[in-house]
Amino acid sequence: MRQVTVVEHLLLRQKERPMASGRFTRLLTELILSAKIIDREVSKAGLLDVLGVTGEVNVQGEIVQKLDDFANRVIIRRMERAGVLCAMVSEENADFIPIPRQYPVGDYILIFDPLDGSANIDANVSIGTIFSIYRRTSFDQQAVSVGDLLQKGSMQVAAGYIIYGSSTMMVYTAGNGVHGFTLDPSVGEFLLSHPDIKIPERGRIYSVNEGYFSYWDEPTKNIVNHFKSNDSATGRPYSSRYIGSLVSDFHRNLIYGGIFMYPADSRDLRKPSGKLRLMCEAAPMAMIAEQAGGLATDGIRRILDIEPQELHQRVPLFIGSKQDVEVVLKFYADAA
Ligand code: AHM
Ligand code: MG
Repeated sequence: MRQVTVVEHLLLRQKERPMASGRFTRLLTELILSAKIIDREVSKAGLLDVLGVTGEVNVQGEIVQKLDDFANRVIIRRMERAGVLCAMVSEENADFIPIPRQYPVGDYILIFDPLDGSANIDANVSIGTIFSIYRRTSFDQQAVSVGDLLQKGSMQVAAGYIIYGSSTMMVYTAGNGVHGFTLDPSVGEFLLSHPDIKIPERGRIYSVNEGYFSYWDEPTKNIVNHFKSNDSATGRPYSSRYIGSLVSDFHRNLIYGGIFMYPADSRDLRKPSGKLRLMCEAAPMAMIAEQAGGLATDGIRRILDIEPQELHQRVPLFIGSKQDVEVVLKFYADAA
């Protein structure tokens, strides 16, 4: 069988769009190289003095892991020179990252979480890089402003993640289905392994940090109780699986079917809207879920329709198999 790399896959798609300039391919190529560099460090993390924390606290008030910091720097340094971006937003930086004057600019915007699930790094649990790509839509002023970046998820041009797991995979969508590529370390390329991924219509898994049960609102409690209750017609009770690493939890559910939930949490004043960030985490995952035939909601609104008010806005997230997310929508609608 002929093995197709990510770039070949992209180029084949571009042939179908003769006006394509190749800039998007350039963007993805740089991102893939960044991912390979991060993968190299993640895979030898135990050998080097890269585990543990830097001692700094990031914009979210969390302790920055050394590998987070490394991954963040790799992506920023590579992508700022690519000549296709006008700005970046990283989960690790409070403000958006402009392109330094000495480099050419383009009209793409890259939003990313350099190493999601980093609390798991020291235990050798799978972690991931999440990315989201937009285009700048207004050109009435020269300099990019925050307003250019606050676009709703449905405006994404592409989204994806790299999962550093038992094998390293890249899963992405450019609005034309979801495709998965597995890194073959012997040739150093991501090869097409999961073409046109579809999430099962209904899953058998629910994923949530149930330790926070008492801090949830009534609909969320009822939803989780629903997935745990018996009903042979819909295969309930579902299995509970929670890694605590969004990319890994989402990826497993994408392949097997299921629902991932990170609801609002009344205990922690920082989490009235849950923990996950709309732009860096929820919106890209929502685009992938929808492109694979699934759904993503905050309980009421479609994630991709939410207009962000700030770069690091958080949002409750219910994402996965269509019929399972519909259960969530029904419980919230009934409670309204
Ligand atoms: P991070 O971006 O700081 O790594 O936090 C996000 C992670 C997600 O990967 C995961 O779903 C969630 O935090 C787990 O949170 P909790 O430990 O509260 O269950
Ligand atoms: Mg994260």
